[in-house]
Amino acid sequence: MQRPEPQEFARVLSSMCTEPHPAARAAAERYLATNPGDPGTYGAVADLEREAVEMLGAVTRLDDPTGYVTSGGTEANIQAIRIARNRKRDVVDRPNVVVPDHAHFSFTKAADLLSVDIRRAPLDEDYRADPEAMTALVDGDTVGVVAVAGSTEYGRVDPVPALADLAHDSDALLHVDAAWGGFALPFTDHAWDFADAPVDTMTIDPHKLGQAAVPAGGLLARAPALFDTLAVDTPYLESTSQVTLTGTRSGAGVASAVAAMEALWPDGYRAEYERAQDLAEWFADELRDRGYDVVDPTLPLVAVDVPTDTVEALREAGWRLSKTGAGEARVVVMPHVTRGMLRAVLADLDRLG
Ligand code: 0PR
Repeated sequence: MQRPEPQEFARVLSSMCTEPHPAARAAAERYLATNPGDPGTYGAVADLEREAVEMLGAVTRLDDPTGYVTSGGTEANIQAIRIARNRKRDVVDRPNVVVPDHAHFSFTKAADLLSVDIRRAPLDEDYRADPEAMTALVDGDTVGVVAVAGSTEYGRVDPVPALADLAHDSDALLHVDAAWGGFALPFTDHAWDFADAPVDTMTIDPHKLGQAAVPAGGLLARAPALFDTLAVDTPYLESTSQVTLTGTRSGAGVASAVAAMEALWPDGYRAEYERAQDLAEWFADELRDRGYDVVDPTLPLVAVDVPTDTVEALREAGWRLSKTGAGEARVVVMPHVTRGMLRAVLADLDRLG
């Protein structure tokens, strides 16, 4: 039977995933049949996972990092909320987590799964978390505060140090969601990482800007003890306990994350960030010249107010475009997005708009 071809990237403008780096693709294939969830049997991939965590620590400036390679940002965010909840299990009856309104919907899943209330605070006028609005929602039952470093809709970076203070003043944990932004932010002057602020846990996904194969997300914690609250006994494995959410996990994801980071950290990621940021700014200027309202790209992500009919027409022309909650078209300048592609979408916009 003829199977459909997987998605080609030539017209994909909305995804936060991309073509894996060639070394990441090769590594994924070699490790397809390994399971880092069973380190007693699959020792080589377990060693590679330790390397992945070390490298994620280098990217986020965390010495002696603890963590693991998750199935993606969703799992990492769920586990971070679970850590925050379990840490205060004996003292808080109705735990809540305070997040800025742009926090990814994976936090809504986490809240539902973990019976934690999620409190969403309005953003400031530049689409960033507003520490005052978040402070108003914190109380004695708050177990966690979330900051986003590279928001899904507008690529914004929240004031992480202020939110860390807010969390710690109420003995809650500060979690940073850098699922998408984590591999671009080291080359910006935003304050976002473990060295800039007393961040407790962080999501940073190799399968997004890290250029690894899917599935490869990342969860890091400042102190190993934070993971202790997640440990369950594993009686019939050679290892005696497990802190991950899933059991069998992707060795391909782990191996490809290491291969991508070895190939690209730091110079390759820097060059890609500079290319993508230049391109995003050029694209934003082109759109403004045509009279469209554009949300300024602080990271390589452009949101532009284009009429719904025009977005539909562009989709029919084959472009994969998504919209923000407020209705802007959203273009994520990932490694597969070239100037040629953006020139072509501008030409289609001129024709169809
Ligand atoms: N945190 C942030 C900041 C994210 O942007 C995402 C995913 C996640 C966590 C969850 O990561 P996983 O999907 O790996 O679990 N970001 C968007 C999403 O898939 C990307 C996106 C959005 C892609 C809209 C396409 C689209 O049309 O939900």
